[in-house]
Amino acid sequence: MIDTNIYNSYFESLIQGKRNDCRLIVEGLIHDHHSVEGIYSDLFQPSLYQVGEYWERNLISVATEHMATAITESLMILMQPGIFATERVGKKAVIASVAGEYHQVGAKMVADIFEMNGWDGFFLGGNTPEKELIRFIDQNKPDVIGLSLTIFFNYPVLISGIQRIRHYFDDIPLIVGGQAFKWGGRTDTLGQFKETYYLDSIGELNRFF
Ligand code: B12
Repeated sequence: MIDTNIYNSYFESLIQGKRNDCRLIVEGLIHDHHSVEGIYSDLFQPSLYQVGEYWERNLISVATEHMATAITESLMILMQPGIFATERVGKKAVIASVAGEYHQVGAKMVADIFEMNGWDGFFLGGNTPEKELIRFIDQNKPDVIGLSLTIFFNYPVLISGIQRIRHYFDDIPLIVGGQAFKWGGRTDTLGQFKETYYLDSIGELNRFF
């Protein structure tokens, strides 16, 4: 776990746009052997959730929220030595946020965790058009496909994406995750699709390694 004082100091620096202070805190945690997964789950994720709450309560502007997200994405690069140090295992995962879904940080974390465990973690970013996703899967033949969904009203797009994937690729395991499932997205309907599972955190990815 990350010390509360460190978390608070990071969060304050984040919303004030003090990038270098954020960087020093993250480097300190890496130096103290905090894992990539720990920094993602206990620092980056909760601080962005808190940014969302502050934005919702009008305590910070949209501009500040964008800045905090950009800082977080830039700090994820500091994790690279830990992520790419692992011996390759010859497996591939394709991870994307569905069409219309612009939230991409969580999906990138998922791809990084695959990389960290020796897989090629192909990260396609936010708002990935269905047709392009299918083409990419066809070209790369992954062992796992991951789809991320944050905004609940994009749920039909997710379902249509899964249907299309299953039409072309019958049995590549498919994992889905993201906050939409905390806000009304139903995980039981996923059971109608073969080898399709909801995972609620990056910790649950361990079943693949
Ligand atoms: C940054 C941000 C944005 C940025 C995203 C930019 C980017 N580069 O990603 C931008 C500005 C684009 C944006 C836009 C919008 N946003 Co926004 N955004 C956020 C914010 C502040 C942070 C998102 C984030 O990165 N979280 C951190 C990541 C790490 O968490 P995560 O996504 O949950 O991922 C973790 C798990 O869920 C899981 N996971 C995620 N995906 C997957 C996939 C798989 C396969 C697996 C296994 C696991 C997994 O693993 C991750 C790590 O543990 C959130 C606040 C929040 N609560 O998250 C609001 C928030 C999500 N946004 C919100 C809203 C309303 C919007 C807009 C509708 C605003 C608007 N009116 O335009 C638009 C919608 C755009 C769209 N169509 O997608 C609301 C959603 C409320 C709701 N109930 O739906 C939130 C909660 C803010 C709030 N408090 O109201 N947003």
